[in-house]
Amino acid sequence: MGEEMINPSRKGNHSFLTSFFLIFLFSSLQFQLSTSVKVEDFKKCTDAAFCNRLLGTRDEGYYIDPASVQFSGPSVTARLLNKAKGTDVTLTMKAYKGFVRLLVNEDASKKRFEVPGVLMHDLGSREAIWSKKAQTAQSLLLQLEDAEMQLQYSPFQIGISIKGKPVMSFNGRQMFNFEHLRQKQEGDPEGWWEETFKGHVDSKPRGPEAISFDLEFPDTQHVYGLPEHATSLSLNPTVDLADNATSEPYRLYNLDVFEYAPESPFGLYGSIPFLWAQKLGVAVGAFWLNAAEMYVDVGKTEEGTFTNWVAESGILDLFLLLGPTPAKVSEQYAQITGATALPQYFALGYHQCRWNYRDEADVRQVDAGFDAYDIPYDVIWLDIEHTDGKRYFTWDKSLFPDPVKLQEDVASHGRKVVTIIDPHIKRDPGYYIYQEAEQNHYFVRDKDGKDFDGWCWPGSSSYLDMLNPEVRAWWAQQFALSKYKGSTPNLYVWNDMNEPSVFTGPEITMQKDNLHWREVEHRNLHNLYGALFHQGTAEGLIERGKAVYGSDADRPFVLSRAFFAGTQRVGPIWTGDNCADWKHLRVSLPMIMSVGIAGLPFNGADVGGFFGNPDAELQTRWNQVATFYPFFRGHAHLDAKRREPWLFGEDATRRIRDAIRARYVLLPYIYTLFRHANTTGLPVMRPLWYEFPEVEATHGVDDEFMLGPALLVSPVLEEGAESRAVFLPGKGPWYSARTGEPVKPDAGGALTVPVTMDSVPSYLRGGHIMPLRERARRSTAAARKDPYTLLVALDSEGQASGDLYLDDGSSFAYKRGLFAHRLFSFKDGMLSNQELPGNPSPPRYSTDLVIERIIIVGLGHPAKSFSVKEVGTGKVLQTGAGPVVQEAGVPELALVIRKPELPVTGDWSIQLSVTA
Ligand code: NBV
Repeated sequence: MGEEMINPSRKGNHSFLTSFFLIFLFSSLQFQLSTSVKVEDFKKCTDAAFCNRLLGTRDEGYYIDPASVQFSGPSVTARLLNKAKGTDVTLTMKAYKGFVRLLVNEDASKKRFEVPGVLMHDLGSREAIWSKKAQTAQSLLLQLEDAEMQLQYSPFQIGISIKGKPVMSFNGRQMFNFEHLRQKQEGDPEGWWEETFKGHVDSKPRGPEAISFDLEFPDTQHVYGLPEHATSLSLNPTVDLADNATSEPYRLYNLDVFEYAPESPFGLYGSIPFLWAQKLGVAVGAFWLNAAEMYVDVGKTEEGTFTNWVAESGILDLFLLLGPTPAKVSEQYAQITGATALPQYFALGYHQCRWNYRDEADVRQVDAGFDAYDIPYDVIWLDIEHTDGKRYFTWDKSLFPDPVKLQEDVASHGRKVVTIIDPHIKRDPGYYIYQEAEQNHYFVRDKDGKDFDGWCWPGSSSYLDMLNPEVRAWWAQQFALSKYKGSTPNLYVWNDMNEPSVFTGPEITMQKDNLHWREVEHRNLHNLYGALFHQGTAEGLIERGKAVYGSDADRPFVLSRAFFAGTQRVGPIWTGDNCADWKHLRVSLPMIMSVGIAGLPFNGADVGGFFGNPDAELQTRWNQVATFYPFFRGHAHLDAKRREPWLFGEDATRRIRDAIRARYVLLPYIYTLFRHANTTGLPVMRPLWYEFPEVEATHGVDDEFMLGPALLVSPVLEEGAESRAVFLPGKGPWYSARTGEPVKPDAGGALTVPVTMDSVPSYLRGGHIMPLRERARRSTAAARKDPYTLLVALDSEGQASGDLYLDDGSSFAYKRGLFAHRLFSFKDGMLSNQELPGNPSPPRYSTDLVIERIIIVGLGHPAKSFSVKEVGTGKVLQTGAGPVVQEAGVPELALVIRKPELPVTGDWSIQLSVTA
């Protein structure tokens, strides 16, 4: 018989004073809520009946019927029973190369919601076969590559070990619960068939249908992921050793949180139920494909970390990723949910946004301002006020009388325009979008079957039912140039408020008992809704591109605020409405990295902070950090002061210019990192531990980061800072990115560097080569024909390697193989350029572009003279006698090979001889 143990503190068994004290102590230590967010508008676990029922609740009554265990291909199935509860469900354990999938569901007649469209279509091709190692009356032992999985029948429990060492256990704490669907009965507990929050009644016609479980990670002190939360990267515990709540659990529920607190486990705009566990030598992950509201508790003991998950509905579809390296975890996650869509090159440049650029003259002025102040930028953004009464796809004709001309003018400078398109559709029979959608029954319905009517920017609004593929296809058509009047191929899109935000709804979102396609309740897909809207929009731009440019089309660019697992295949997200303060600048780093390691690297935070007014110092520092954000956009609230880069005084203008220019210098490297994200799921901005998992001291660091494998950034995040404590892990060598000089930390990797307002402490990692473009230009388009620089930072053996990905930067032709991916390697004084092994050589994309400079740091001695010869032909490319003439910013120890004019897509090797 199952024995239920109720988690005392969340369920109120503790004395009022103790829980008050605990909650007060921990929330004040860990999660200092700012006063601006209206916490009371949002639910806590105790306000959600299912969380109250299942989080922290144990049940030892679940067991496997040994006679039911069956093998078939990659799957093992068994009946999972709980006599006391009357539960009889099926457990399936599927083996794939590198990961395991646990499925628990009732029979199909119950029609529990299964999240569509997230898993990769070719998942089946990764199936593997279990080998059975042992089977007894109590358990089953299976093997998959290096991993062993033990299924214990009673109590039900699963343990996984890799190379003999335990890495994960499922239901080790007996927190698995599966609320099977049932008939309503007299005397059913409160909260089963209806619940109320702040006057909003949720009718819950299907009754209780939640699922919970625990996952433990032995010997592991750090878990990450579960975005989106404004918290440290390494997730702080939310329960103590005795399972008492010490703070709210991490909540995954897409919400429009006004002025979110910079340290809080509350749910924000997007959700990815993916958790990463890192210990010395092993990285593993867990992904629950479930789009309903979810809470996760994290607890830490000396033995490791335990987690307890609960979702309101759906099924258990849990992927356990076996790593064991960080890159393997990323790759496995990408195999399950897809890799990042390759962005257009321009999308990686600087974006200038504000709510709102008032009118055409304003846009033109800002555009010209960038040229006048010699600051590169690529995209100017138009927020909601550009529309006619928040009817998206329309223009306020008094402010934007000729949007086509405006876009053409912006385009003539090689730049783009983005307009906002939100999901709330004004209920105006004269508005063509509303009219068509209403006639076709394309809106989400309320529980009584009427088109849902909620309040948002345009007033009374309805919301498209994006679960229905027909609605998505219709939505996509709205982006055709013939439909979206005033748009041009130079216009891209921004989807905001797609959590969805409903001003009049519970927690500023949609009622859970609203109805979608095929009578699916909104509660099942809430966290997926925004991602489907984003997907429909991106499909629209792809179709538009095909119509304009032919089958190779134009890669879409759509920024979204809401997101879910799989969003990486669609486009970037940003971290929503942050504030112009130092805490939000600081927390932007763990937020961006946590979304990034959860498979969605193309993301960034509003530079300067959305709400409020940054002073020159904060604005400067923010730009200096954002140089390295995967997505770099300045943005500001309607009431904030103007914030274009030249409005903070001469010094700040110069520094912001430097920061934005540095971004453009780095673009070839950043684009190459995105290609890796596109093929193997690697994040772009990476936690230190991602590159140095073997250095335990990195595991808790989130105020420094790596941009790819080659560059470590230790940005200034404090007001008035005069120095910065820097941590340089591993053996190095490390070099100052500014001067190229070797940097020597203490034995533990620590060093303190003095900083001025010009400093952005960043370090080159020995052993790596970065491709750069150093010429200052107005935009990426203007730099398209520019030559490259290779920055070679040698390791202690005098070696280095790096790569450069090239294609047309905008179309899908790369999918037909029209790209080049060059590998540069330096060894024994020889630098060579070849196509990445495994790719066709010569590559199918080639250019006339050349390498115009090679900068080598780490030679260890000043070069008196040197010569560069082409290997094979013996042609002398360059000789230098006497000390190399130095340029500003290049240290004496760096050797600069000028104008070798070597083709970037051609194979060559050059031999360098140096006389010290
Ligand atoms: O569309 C206006 C804003 C937008 O600028 C911001 O970036 C979004 O996150 N939007 C939210 C709605 C208003 C928020 C106060």
